[in-house]
Amino acid sequence: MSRQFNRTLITSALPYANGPVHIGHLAGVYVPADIYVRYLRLKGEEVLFIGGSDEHGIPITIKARKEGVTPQDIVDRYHGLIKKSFAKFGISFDVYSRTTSQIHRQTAADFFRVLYDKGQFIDQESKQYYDEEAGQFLADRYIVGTCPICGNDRAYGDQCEQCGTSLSPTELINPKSALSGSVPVMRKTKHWYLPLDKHEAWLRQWILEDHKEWRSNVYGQCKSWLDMGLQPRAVSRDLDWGVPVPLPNAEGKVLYVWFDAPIGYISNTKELCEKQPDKYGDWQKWWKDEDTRLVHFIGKDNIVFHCIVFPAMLKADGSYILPDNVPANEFLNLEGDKISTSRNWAVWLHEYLQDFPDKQDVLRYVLTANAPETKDNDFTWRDFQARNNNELVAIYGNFVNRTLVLTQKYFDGNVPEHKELTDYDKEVFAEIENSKLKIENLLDNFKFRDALRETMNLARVGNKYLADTEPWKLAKTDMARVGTILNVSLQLCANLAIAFEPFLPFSSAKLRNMLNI
Ligand code: B3M
Ligand code: ZN
Repeated sequence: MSRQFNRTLITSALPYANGPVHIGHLAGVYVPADIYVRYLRLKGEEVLFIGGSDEHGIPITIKARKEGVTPQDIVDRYHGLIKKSFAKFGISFDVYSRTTSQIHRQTAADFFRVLYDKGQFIDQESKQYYDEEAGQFLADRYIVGTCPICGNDRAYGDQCEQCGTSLSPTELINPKSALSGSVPVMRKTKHWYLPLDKHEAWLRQWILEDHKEWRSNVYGQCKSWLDMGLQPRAVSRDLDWGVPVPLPNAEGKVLYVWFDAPIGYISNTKELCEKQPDKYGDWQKWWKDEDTRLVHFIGKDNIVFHCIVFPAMLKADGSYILPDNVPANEFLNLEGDKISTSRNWAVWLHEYLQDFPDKQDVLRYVLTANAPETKDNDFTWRDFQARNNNELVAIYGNFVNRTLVLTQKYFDGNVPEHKELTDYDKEVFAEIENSKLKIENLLDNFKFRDALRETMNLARVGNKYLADTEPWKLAKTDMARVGTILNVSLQLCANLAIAFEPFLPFSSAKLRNMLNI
């Protein structure tokens, strides 16, 4: 289904502010989102690019406990670091905010309240592990015990990391509280649930019938969730870190992090629009107008939340648009091994920037050329080096360099006029036109790898053109022809500066500068 929209709202997953970001984040979400946004901006479309940090959730409280600091200390540290890393890599957010902001707390609480008032939740009592010594309910991660499958005695209440099995806390043998070490007891607690089962029918129609164009990994995951049958999902937790549940008698309860985090997209839009209403207009036009196209860029582990849970929340409210597409990527591995924060197996962006302070485009290039769009992919330093030397430098760099050097040498850096065009010259212009169509079509379909390859092919055309026409030889006999060749080459350079801009924004800025355009 494709229809015309007036503007595009692009969101990228809000990374947890419990650690720095690495190349997997960049490859999976932020580089593709940024390419897409820059492409739409180049076409003069109205677009907004929303980012921000996800500052709630258990991993943050766990990290704070470990370090003996507050969760706020943790998120302050990493929000700053993450924001800076993204800026350095040219990820061109219109806003990068955070879910501990006042406007987010208010927006998330109001969102909950509207759904509550409309009767969109059910409440349910259940029994959960409680730590009597620490005086609090225990999140699944805060319970450790023996794995019933493999016998690992350090399994968590949600997962055994030794055998990879997903667990629930009651399956653990000899459960203990990670807070106090005491044996937890079962205690009654009440929570609010979003009854996803009641949303199943329209979700089936909307995804499985109306959005067959979604990427097959996304469509397939949604289909298998829907085929298993949806269950009510708790949207609150017994915790002291998060957005308080905005109801009387709900002390000690906060919104579940996956309830508040996607609302962060809305809060951050609001924050931006309220700061610069003249530039961005009213936030509601971005979220409540059917002429706005909403696109979520995420990693594959976030698919169910963006394709099923968040749309159900938006629908339960009733006044919001739904995502038109959710181009989720698979995972990037590093040198054949899964990227892991806990094992410190990653290329951290802030460290890359220390080693290669002006090579952001090289990483953007490699991560796009090798993007995990259809399957998990591997990043290797060998490939990084090869792509830099054999493609960026040997093809694109070489063509631009030769063109500019020859123009300097023969025409004092001025663009020579072209005389009569040969068939070959015309072919080059036709190739530019042709590439433009192909690249646009690929970008429209979120095929960033192929789009980049097509763009590099255009640089190859330039290289071959210079090698075939050999203007340095003609310079002795036919300066008019040399002028024409360089005119064609310079036009191709200018077009490359545009075509590469979404992928390699720093290089394009440099090239535009050199060409004085
Ligand atoms: N913070 C999970 C993640 O970083 C989560 C995404 C929230 S998007 C609203 O993968
Ligand atoms: Zn196990």
